[in-house]
Amino acid sequence: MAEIGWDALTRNDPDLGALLDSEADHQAATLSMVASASMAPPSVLCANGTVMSNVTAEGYPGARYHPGAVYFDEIEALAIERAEYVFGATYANVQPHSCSSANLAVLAALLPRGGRILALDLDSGGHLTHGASASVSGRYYDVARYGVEPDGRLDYGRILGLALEHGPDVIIAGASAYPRSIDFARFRAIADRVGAYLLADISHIAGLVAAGLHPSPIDHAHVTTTSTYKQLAGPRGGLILLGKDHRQLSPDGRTELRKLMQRAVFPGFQGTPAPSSIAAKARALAIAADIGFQATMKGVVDNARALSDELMTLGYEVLTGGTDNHMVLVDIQSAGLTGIVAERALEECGILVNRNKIPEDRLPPTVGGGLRFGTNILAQRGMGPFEVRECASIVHDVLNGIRLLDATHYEMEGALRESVRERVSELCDRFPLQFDHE
Ligand code: DSN
Repeated sequence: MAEIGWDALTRNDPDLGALLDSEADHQAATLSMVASASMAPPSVLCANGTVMSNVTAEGYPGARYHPGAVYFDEIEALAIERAEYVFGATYANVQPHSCSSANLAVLAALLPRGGRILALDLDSGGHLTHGASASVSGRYYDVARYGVEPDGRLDYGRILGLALEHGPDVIIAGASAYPRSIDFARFRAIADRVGAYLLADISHIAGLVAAGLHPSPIDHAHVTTTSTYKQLAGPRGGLILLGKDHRQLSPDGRTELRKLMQRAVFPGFQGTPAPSSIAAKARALAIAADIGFQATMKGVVDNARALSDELMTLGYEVLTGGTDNHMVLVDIQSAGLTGIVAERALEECGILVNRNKIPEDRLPPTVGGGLRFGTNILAQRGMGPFEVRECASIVHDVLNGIRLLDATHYEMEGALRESVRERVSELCDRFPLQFDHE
């Protein structure tokens, strides 16, 4: 079916077909170390592009507002069952179109208008939907923020102090740029102390949680959210999960959390779900339950440690002095560069790493004083610590070889670009993106 569709696409829309082909070639030949990315296996991509896209069915399995959902009901039930199994959850909602929409739906359900959130500051590694001023979550709610300490780590005593001072309705635990383990049990103790709900957003570390390589928040948080594409190698989309507190009551004391979350997503925040995406989530979750996925996640963590060690050996300032997860954060200003210059120079050579704000960063987010590396895709390609050290060396050769002209411009010799591209291409050829069994 997929092949028939592909033929039709390339025949009837060669311009689009050529662009899609180019993107596939580009991904195969590029060394991506974007921490929020992973490569969806072909079977996930296939499930995401099927006739399920033609089904319109608001509501939930067995309780739709449209006819014709007989197979979609089964697919959604399968996705729910797999999500609950993978995360040891008692409830899963597989309909959120993203983790951003999952977070906003959860906040809308748990908070009164103008209610108060306590969450990690964006500059310290938080997320837009955790109350950043540019986000609806920061505009519609009153937000108190915690940060990280000078050593780059969370201080739970300080977070408790802020919780006692601000009396939040919801505390959010979770980050977009935090390389250390998060102690969800301590977050829950803080939330209980001030009578707040705890929302854990595990978007970045969901694969590690699923593989048992990061402590799970499921039974500590009242609600857990995650995106499905960052580390689960699934389609664009989100999940809402509940653990032992699924029968705890809503803020008005009238509704159990599981029912509250059902209503929060539909009809509270979304209309029609995306059946193809839900089918692809079901497929990705089956893969995440497999022993091979655990091995890949172990590779992710081993590779991140190797990358962090090697970057420090090469003289880079790695925040927190290492990593517990898939992510390595570097203060790139201390190497005399800016995030945007480093990102662009690396991309010019076929390496993807994104600029990031880091704590105490005075540069705007468009420039950024940090670089955020991630090892999800390196491990998916089958690379191990040996190859990761080679990646670090390639990155260093680029960053060491450019000349900064100003905060956003640099010069690079053509010979350096060509030699690095060759090394990248050789590495990508040796470790191709391949998912034979998936
Ligand atoms: N939150 C962004 C990131 O961490 O890159 C992507 O969704």
